[in-house]
Amino acid sequence: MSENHLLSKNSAPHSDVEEIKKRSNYLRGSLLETMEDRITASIPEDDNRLMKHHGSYMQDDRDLRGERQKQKLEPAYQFMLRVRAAGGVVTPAQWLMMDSVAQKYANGTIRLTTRQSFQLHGVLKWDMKKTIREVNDAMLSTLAACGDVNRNVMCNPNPYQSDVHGEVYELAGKISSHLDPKSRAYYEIWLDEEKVADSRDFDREQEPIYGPVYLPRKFKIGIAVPPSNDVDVFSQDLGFIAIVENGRLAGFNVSVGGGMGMTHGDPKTYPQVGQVIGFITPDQIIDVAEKTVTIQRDYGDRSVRKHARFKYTIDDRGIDWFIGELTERLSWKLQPARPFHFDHNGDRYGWVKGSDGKWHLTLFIQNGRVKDEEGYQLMTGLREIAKVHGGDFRLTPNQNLIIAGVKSQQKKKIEELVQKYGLTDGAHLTALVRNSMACVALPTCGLAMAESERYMPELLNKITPILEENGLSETDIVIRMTGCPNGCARPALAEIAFIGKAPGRYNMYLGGGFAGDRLNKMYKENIGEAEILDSLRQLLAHYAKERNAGEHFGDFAIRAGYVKEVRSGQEFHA
Ligand code: SRM
Ligand code: SF4
Repeated sequence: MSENHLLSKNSAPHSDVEEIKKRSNYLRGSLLETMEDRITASIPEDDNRLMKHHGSYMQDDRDLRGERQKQKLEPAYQFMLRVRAAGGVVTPAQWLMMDSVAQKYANGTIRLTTRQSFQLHGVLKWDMKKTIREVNDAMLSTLAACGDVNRNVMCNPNPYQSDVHGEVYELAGKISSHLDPKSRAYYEIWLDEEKVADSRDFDREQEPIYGPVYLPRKFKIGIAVPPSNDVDVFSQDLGFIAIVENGRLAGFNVSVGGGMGMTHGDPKTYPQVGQVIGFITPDQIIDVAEKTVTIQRDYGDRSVRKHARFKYTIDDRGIDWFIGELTERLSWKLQPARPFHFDHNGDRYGWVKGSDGKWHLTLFIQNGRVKDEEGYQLMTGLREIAKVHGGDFRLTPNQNLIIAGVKSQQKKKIEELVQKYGLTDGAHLTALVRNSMACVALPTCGLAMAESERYMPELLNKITPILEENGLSETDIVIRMTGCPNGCARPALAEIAFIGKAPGRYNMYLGGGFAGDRLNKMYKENIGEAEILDSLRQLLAHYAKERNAGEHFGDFAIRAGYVKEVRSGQEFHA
């Protein structure tokens, strides 16, 4: 590997994280020793940075911070563990394993994420190795679920066109394995694989794609199958849009440079939508993914992490520069992009029959949190379904769950279990609730400035009467909330969004495209619940009265002059 590949082509001094990765000997650091240290429940910051590449972050329970400080105790350290599965497809046995480790080692709940992965919260350092081992025994992995590498590859879990889904899903898995880190560190630390004396001497230790400092920042890939844009393809660093011609997968349009994160008050940071640069055939997809990742590896900013995402590499150098660089590395040219049309980015709930004759049930899981509550035994119900289910489970990009591939003769049994445990496809809820997402935020997320997952349901309950008064209960409107501007629930693409500013305070955004194809814009800054509800009362009444036939709320908000249309992230703060 050339030196160029080891370091960014930017000459500014590298950030501390770059130095940590460089010193880590391909993601080892002192993790092996640190995890065995019984004196503290925490790990040092250097190892925590590396730990992310193994799928985990150290956190502390923020609800307990104040009390523990008073008692002069160290924070209640615990770990979040992310388990990834390309395209979000897992077997019933894997579901049962997740259920079991959640009970044994975590806080007794499972969190389905916005990238079709699982998260466990509250895992203690002492239990981490056992947990990761059980995950791997079930043929799932936490490797590269976080960190400066390619993350879980998303793919439309569409049960309608089973053939196309099958092909697209297979490609998602291939891209994922191709871009997995190749270092054996993960297997040595967690699975007791024999340690290589000095890994640098061994060819098998090389990271042919990443090199020893990996990427400047996380990298995300998603594949959409129109008309569904459930993966929010334009939010991905690299997105593929399936082009289906005569019922067959012809190939993919390629979209580059999307991303959601920003920092309040720093206009140099902004969410961005990807740009479509051309068309490729299915056999070219791995090559395009690999070469795109290597361009970001070589040109991404390694000095300022806030500016290190691929969207900034492209915006700083221009899309033509990127296309030129990609063409050179591929030694062939992309074809012109083909026509496509998205009509939504949400999930479609309830039972549908696939082209293979099997049945698929999409359940509404509010904000992805799987747990038991009085009258709503979601966790138990899914466990009982997993015990008898012969198909698979599919985690959707909107934090919901599909019980997929149910044979006709099994459908009744699944329906009985759904009834018995009070599981729901959301039919009794408003369309706004069915189109809602909120990120995790408090109490586990160290970056949260405001509540999100715990508050969104309460806020939605207060919005429901406003919808009813205006006859909008069955109108699909995409609403999202995050506890900070990092954008984990992709709020910048929602028709209505709330981004946390401080406890109980949010910035309110309007005007995102219903199909996830346009960014929204700030409407009000730093408002609390009363002002949120007042604003919505006025906006929704106006929309109900004056919308055009079929006009979505996001489009209306722009036409009625509440916010300006945002065509590119660079206009987001303008
Ligand atoms: Fe995220 C960081 C949760 C999807 C952008 N995200 C975090 C951390 C790990 C907080 C931290 O760094 O300490 C959060 C853990 C909270 C907790 O307690 O569990 C966290 N992100 C999540 C999840 C669980 C949200 C959810 O409600 O489902 C999602 C897990 C996805 C997965 O399974 O891999 C999640 N995060 C996203 C997405 C959406 C997506 O990928 O489609 C985004 C926006 C898209 C993007 O990346 O541009 C996103 N997360 C971020 C960022 C901002 C990155 C940036 O460009 O600036 C951070 C902060 C960071 O990286 O420094 C972050
Ligand atoms: Fe945490 Fe912010 Fe992501 Fe929400 S958006 S999970 S608060 S980092």
